[in-house]
This record gives sequence, C-alpha cells and structure tokens, in this order.
Amino acid sequence: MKIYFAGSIRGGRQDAELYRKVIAVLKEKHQVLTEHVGDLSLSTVEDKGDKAIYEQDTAWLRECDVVVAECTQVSLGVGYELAYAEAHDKEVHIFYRPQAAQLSAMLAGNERFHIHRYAEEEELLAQIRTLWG
Ligand code: 6K6
Repeated sequence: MKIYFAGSIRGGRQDAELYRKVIAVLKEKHQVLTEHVGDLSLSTVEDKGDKAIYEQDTAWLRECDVVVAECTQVSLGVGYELAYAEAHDKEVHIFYRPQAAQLSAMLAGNERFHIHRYAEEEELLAQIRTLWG
C-alpha cells in the first residue's frame, strides 16, 4: 500500500522522533510517501518552497491508499491534509495521546475517521503493527 503519513512540522517538532519510529514500522511492509515528516534534520522554514510542498503533498494525498496521522501536536497543515483526504474518499486513521492533547471536535466528531488513542510509544507502535504489519 501507499501510505501518506501526516505529522506536525511548523506546528511544532516535539514528536518528530515518534513520527520517525512510526514511519520505520510502516516501511517494513508498505511504501511511505512522506518519509521526510520523520526526518529530524530537515528545516521547518526554508527548504524547497511552500508552493512546491503544497503541490507535491496534495498529489501524494490523491495518490495514496491510506492516510495515517499523528495528531497530538496540533498542526494546521495536518488538519488541512485530513480534510483534503476526506474530500478524496481516502481511508484516514488518526492517532493521539488523550493525556497530552484534546483532539479537535472537527476530527473526533467525524465518523468517517478512524480514531485511535494511546498512552505510550510502545502502545502506538503495537497499534500500527496490528493494522499494517
Ligand atoms: C521540513 C521538515 C520535514 O519536511 C520539511 C519541509 N517542509 C515540508 N515538506 C513536506 N511536507 C510538508 C512540509 N511542511 C508541511 N508539510 C505537510 O504538512 C506534511 O505532510 C505534514 O503532514 C503537514 C504539517 O503541517 P504544518 O502546518 O505543521 O507544517
């Protein structure tokens, strides 16, 4: 499967290492289109230009089979991507830590989204393996 992994970039990189680990598990059996989201060395401001990023990411969203998003760290870009994915009838899975964040009602209230709660990193990785391992 082609998986689009979404995680906060300009919204804050506190969970970037966690994204990297999720992507590593997904990559064991699938193609992850957005590996850079877990790249801790990338800059959040410069890079290839916002227009190019938007064009590439929306093309990948149209191309993917499933969207996997970690939403504990609030991100406008991830929220946009989830709405875009829904508009293109993609399967969407959202993971977050209820102890650390309240999920927006615009995500939590959308019955088309599959919402997964977890507490610890190992629990998240186990959920990922169960679904896509
Ligand atoms: C920096 C770090 C990693 O990649 C970069 C370069 N910038 C981006 N490259 C590719 N996709 C991006 C970039 N900035 C945001 N996005 C997309 O928006 C990703 O697919 C993320 O899921 C989402 C994050 O949005 P913000 O609002 O937190 O930046």
